[in-house]
Amino acid sequence: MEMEMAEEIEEVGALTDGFHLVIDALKLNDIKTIFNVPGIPITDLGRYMQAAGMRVLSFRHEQNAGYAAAIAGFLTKKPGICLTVSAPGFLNGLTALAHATTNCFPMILISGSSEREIVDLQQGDYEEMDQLAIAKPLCKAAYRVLHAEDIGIGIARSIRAAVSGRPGGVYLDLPAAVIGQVMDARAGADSLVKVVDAAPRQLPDPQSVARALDVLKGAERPLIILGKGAAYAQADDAIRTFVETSGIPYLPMSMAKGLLPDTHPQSAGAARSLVLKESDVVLLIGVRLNWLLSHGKGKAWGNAPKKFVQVDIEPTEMDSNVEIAAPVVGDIGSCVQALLDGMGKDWAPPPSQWTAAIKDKVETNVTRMAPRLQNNNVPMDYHGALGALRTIIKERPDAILVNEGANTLDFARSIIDMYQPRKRLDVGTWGVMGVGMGTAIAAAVETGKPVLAIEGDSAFGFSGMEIETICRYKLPVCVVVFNNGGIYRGTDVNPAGGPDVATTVFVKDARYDKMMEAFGGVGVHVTSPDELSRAVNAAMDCGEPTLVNAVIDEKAGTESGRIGNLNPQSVVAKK
Ligand code: OXT
Ligand code: ADP
Ligand code: MG
Repeated sequence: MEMEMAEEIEEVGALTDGFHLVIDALKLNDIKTIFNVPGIPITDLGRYMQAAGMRVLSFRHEQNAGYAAAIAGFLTKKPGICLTVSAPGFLNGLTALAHATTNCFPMILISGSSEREIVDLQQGDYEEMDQLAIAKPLCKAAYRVLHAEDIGIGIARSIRAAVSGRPGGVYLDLPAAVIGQVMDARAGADSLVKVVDAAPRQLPDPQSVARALDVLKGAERPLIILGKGAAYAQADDAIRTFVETSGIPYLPMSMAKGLLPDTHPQSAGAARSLVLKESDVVLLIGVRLNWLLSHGKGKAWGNAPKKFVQVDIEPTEMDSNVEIAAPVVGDIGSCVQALLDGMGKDWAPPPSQWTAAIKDKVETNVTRMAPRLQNNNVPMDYHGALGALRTIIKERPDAILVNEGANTLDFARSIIDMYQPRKRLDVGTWGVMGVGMGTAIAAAVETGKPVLAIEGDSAFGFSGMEIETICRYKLPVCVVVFNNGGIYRGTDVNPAGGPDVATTVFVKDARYDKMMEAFGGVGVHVTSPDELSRAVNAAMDCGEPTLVNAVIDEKAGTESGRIGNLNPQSVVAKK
């Protein structure tokens, strides 16, 4: 009796603190991986997280930790967590938070911050900054916790905001004082919140489904466009069944490649220009009519009048660029299933004239490209090098392909066929350079699959230091740097002459492979597609961190890859 009493008193007197409440709240919600850079005031938080069995991956720069968290969110449908120190660390993480929001990836940036009383009076605290105010316009939601007993609610709100509706980035501000705050352990445990049904299904209105089917039935040249929202939704079977049952040709956006294999007979990926121009009804599934689709109008879309059907979870996406004849608002899994259920037995496949014209164009483009992919030229051009890597992905379809650059990105997108969903991860909506290593690390950590990162030499430079992180955690990542000695090309010259090289040019004959060797990884230098193929296959077989320095003809690229048209032109100056 006396003993029981003593235990009870001890329990009543037990204490917890902000550190442990953060950990308990995350674990309660099944979040066990953290991407961070340690420092004041969160160093011990990382240590306690690790002690509590969480996977805490430390990066060399917060931006890369943030990109890792963003793509972890895309791959898992749970918010990826990036943990940073105050002001400079927070700002370093902010680009990734904005990127996550722009791309509709669920992510939470948790940053320690300085003393509120001092920050608000602008009295010059250590790393003083009003982080909440700065984060707000760049994310979907931003919260600050001021009392330890609110940590549970703060984390619950952050999780729900990140994954419900249209996913996005959330900022959670944790002042140092709160992290250290002590409270009664029982009250602390009671303050935690397990988020129930964080991203509830959103069933479409049956009338909207009927309207959409009506519009689709009236089509003579229908087209489905699949975007990365469709990949995110993880409704792979429903999407594939819908596409195949409807018989409608489909065009995958970059990160939707592989939802159905690119070799699928209904794929119009290799007839992109034709289908955009000639289609009369376009069904958009998890894709916005933004710059990547020329805003749904203009030259790229031709003169044929179009009707759009759009499936999206975000109601305000409808009519954002052009009129949407049939909006279907809801989650993709539910919407696509409802469309499938409503199709009925009398569903007629699209006219064969249309599907035959597309098949023809696909065959022409594929046949035209094929011989270029076989070349074994030295120095390599993009086609020769990517032809070799295309075979590797064909033979290893469950590997994850990370891709950034300009020419390196654009050629790889059309040359390398994808066979499985969510295997192609790239620069996303902003075309941002620097996502490469963070993305590769998160992909390896979250999926356990081998990763092949195909990087322009400029793109790689934005996050290259993270190869130390790859070596430190012994991740099965093979980085191939397409080394053409510059941005777009290595041949530009300084128009004024003088000692400085052109703005787009790097050091000649750089050996990125040596960087990998410095950290104990495997570095290989290759100059031909055959050598490239051997080096990457060896890396993928052994799973050791590898960097292949692939020398690409410095003349082979074009300005801005496939989007040179977006560069403004001066009428008064010559380059
Ligand atoms: O139908 P048609 O006939 O038209 O043909 C199309 C398809 O049908 C066909 N196709 C095929 N044919 C045969 N077989 C197959 N399998 C097949 N598949 C397709 O091929 C064509 C083309 O198809 P695609 O690609 O689907 O269509 P298209 O017309 O290109 O699509 C349009 C777009 C807009 C959807 C597409 O182009 C796209 O997705 N583009 C994204 C572009 C992008 O995001 N680029 C990155 C940004 S560029 C620039 O800004 C860079 N910066 C500045 C910078 C950035 N970005 N970020 C930061 C933080 N700071 C600065 C920098 C610094 S790039 C860059 C570095 C570049 O240098 P690197 O060294 O890294 O790279 P290199 O250039 O290699 O040197
Ligand atoms: P892409 O870059 O491939 O063209 P976007 O990023 O432009 O694709 O579009 C993705 C769209 O998918 C966004 O409008 C987003 O609201 C939507 N989306 C994301 N997840 C879901 C989901 N589960 N259900 C419905 N729509 C979704
Ligand atoms: Mg380059």
